[in-house]
Order: sequence, then C-alpha cells, then structure tokens
Amino acid sequence: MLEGLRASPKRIAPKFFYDARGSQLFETICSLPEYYLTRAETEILGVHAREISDLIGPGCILIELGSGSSHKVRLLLEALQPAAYLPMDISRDHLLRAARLLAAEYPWLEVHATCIDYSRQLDLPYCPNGTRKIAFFPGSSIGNFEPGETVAFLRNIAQMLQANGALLIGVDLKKDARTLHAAYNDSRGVTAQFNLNLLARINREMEGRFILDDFEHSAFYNEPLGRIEMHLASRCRQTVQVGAQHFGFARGETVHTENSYKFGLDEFRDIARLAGFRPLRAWSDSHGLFSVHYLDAGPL
Ligand code: AVJ
Repeated sequence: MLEGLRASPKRIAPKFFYDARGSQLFETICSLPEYYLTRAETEILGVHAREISDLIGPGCILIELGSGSSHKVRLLLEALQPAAYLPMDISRDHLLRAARLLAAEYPWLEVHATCIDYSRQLDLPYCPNGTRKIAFFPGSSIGNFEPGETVAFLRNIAQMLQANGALLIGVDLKKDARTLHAAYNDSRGVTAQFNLNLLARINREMEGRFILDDFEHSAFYNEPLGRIEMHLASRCRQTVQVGAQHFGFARGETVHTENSYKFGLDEFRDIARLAGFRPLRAWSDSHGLFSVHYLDAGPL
C-alpha cells in the first residue's frame, strides 16, 4: 500500500478492499438494485446448473478463487456432487466463517478452506491423482487484472488444472455507460463507503491519519479502455501522515483504487484461447448483462 501511495499517479491494489469491514460492505453491494452483476450471474448459474454439472461430471475437486461468502457455489453443489470443495480467499475470517457454514449445510461435502492472495501465487493443496480439477472464478474479478496480466493469470490456472480440468468463470459484459455508472455509483453510497474503507483501513492498521471527509469516491466508465475506474479524490490540498511517512495531495488528486475491465463474449474467448483454454460454452442472463464461460483446459 505504501509503495502505491508513493507512486505517481497514486494507487492502491483492489485486493486491499477486503478486510472484515470491506468484505461486509461488498456483501451489501451485491444486494444493491444497481449492482446487476450478482443478480445476473446468479440467474445464469441457477438456470444452467444442470447443463454445467453435466459438462463437468460428478466427483470433481471444485476450487473457488475469491470465494467470499460462498453464496454462488450453492447453486451448483446439489447438481454437481463434487468430491470436495476448496474455497480460497484473501479475507481470512470471512472465508473461515463461510466455509464452516457451508460444511454444516452440506454434510456429505468435504470442504478445505485456504487463505491466499491469488494475485501473487496460486498453488493447489493436495489433490488425488486422476480427479478432475475444476476452477470456479465467479463475480468478474478477472476484470481486476490489467490486460497484460490476464492471460498470464489464466495460463497459470490452465497449468494448475492439467489436461482434464476446466475453468468456470464469470465475466461482466461491455454495455452502455449509464448502466455501468449506476452500478458503481449506487444511490445509497455503499460503493463510496467500500472505496473509502481503504483509507479507514490504513488508519486502523498502519497508523494512518486520513480524514475520510477530505476524500471523495469517484467511479466512471473509461470507454476507450473498456473499464470502470474507481478513485479516491482529495477534496483539498493536504498532507496525510501514515506511520512515519507523509503523503502530499493536490486538490483533486486521486488514488486509483480499482479497474474493473468489461469484455465482449468473443473478446473473452480470444483471451481464453491465448491462455491455452478451449472455450466450450458461454451463457448470458436474460438481459444480456453478464456472462459465464466454461473453458476446457485440455489439449486440442
Ligand atoms: C469483485 C472486482 C468484481 O469490479 O464489480 C464492486 C468489485 N468494486 N463495486 C467489481 C467492486 C466496486 C467488483 N469485483
């Protein structure tokens, strides 16, 4: 975080959103009327759970990246009947609570939770030889990677899955700027709180002295780059102390906190192919807002 604050332009990586408070705020975002992503993806997984399960087959090892509260996987578990479910998330307490709840709800299912930062390194815990590994990466978190990193990240997943594996991934579609703008500027201001929580977190954990009222949430669609950008803009010229360090802000200067890339169906298929996947199926919701791709890791 300090490295990003020292940089010009200033930035904080979006993975830092998810402390206990941030994870809670993100849950609330997912239930907001403007945040269509969760509803659209839930519709897709619900409608196509049978078909998805038939493609995968029973007895797989199901690995979820950024599992959060493990809500969406519930739509698949009954039909899919995996041998084990491996939720992975950066938000430790949130992950453990979700995993315990799920394990109690599905007594027949083996659940192994792993706290990881998947943007750094992605290793699989022990997997019996011959079992089919399926990675589940919903929510369009893939959109947080920069174009140059996306293929490398997916290629690493393909390698980890080996020849008989597959990736089930949620990808937000490109769409009109108004719908996108509303989704990241909700009327209740929850997304603003989620964004500002980064500064509150620095205050809590790093002896920061940010005055939250001196910063303002900013989110907009950068259409040429196909991404939502989130920033925290300084409302005044100021210097903020974090621990022993001082950071100067010009009035209007921003900390860039998130990019959320959006993809066309074919655009994402091309990316998947570059990473060594075979795009076998893709579904979208009834409003054409969101997509879920089934990508085979096997060789041609
Ligand atoms: C978790 C990265 C998919 O980009 O839509 C929600 C995070 N940021 N509102 C997204 C987020 C602001 C979310 N992802």
